[in-house]
Amino acid sequence: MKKSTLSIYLLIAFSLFGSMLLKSTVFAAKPGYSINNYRAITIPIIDGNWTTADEWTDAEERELDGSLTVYFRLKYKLISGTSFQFILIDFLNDTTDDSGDGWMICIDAHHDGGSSPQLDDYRISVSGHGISGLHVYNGTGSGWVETTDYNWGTDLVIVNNINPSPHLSTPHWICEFQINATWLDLLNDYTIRVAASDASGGGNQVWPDSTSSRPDDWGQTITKFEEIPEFSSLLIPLLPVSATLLIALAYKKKQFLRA
Ligand SMILES: [Ca+2]
Ligand SMILES: [Ca+2]
Ligand SMILES: [Ca+2]
Repeated sequence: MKKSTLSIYLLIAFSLFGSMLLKSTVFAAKPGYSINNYRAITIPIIDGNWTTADEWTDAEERELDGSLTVYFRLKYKLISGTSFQFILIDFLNDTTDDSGDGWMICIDAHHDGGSSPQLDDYRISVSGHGISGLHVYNGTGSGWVETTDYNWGTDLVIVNNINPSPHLSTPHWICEFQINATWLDLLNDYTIRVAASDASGGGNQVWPDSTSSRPDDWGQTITKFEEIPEFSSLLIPLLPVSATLLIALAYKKKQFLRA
C-alpha cells in the first residue's frame, strides 16, 4: 500500500472515531433551547415577589412558548456546602386566582434524555396556588410515579403570589422555587422544562414547546462557574446584602406555597 493511500485510510479512520466521540458527548435536548445557569450574586428570598430591584438581575431569562407572556430565570448558589437551584417564573398575563392554574418544572437531572421519564427525572407540579396542589413525581423508565421522598423547606420550597415585577407594574402571578441539588442528584448542564398555565385562558405556556413525558425535548441548561459577567463588579458591595438575605431565607423556609 502506498504511503499516500495509507494516510487517506488513517484520516478516514480518525474522522470516524472523532465523529463517534462527538456523538457520545452531545447530550439530548431540544435544539435551539438553552440557558446559562450562573452562580448567583444575590440569594433570592423565596416569596413570590421580585423582592429587591436586583434580586434576579444576575440570572439569564427566557420566554416560554405560547400565546401569553411568561418569563423564567434560573441561577444557583452554594450555601453552607449545599448547592441550591433557584427558579423564577414571571407570568405577566395571569392576574386571576383560579384553582386550575398551574406551574410545572421537569428536570432531567443526569441530562441523558430519553423518550420517557427515567429514574433520574423529576416533575414538580403545582395546581391552584396552595400547598395542597403540590405533587412531585419521579420517573420510572416508562412514566411517572408520585413521590413524597423529600423534605419541604430543605429539599424544596415554592412560594407564589400576585405582585408587580420589573416586566409589568400591574400585579400578576410570580412563582419562585428553591431546589436542593443534592435531593435530585443534579448534575451540571441538566435539562429542564418549565410550564405555566392560566385556567382563565391562553392554554399551556412551555419552555421548550414539549411534553412532560419526553425528556429528549427539554431545554439545555449550561452551568457557569461564575457570576453573570455584567454584574461581577457589583459582587463586593452586595456581599452584606447577601448575608442578610441568607438569614431571611432560613426564616422563609417554613412558609407554605402561598405567601
Ligand atoms: Ca423574591
Ligand atoms: Ca389564573
Ligand atoms: Ca434522565
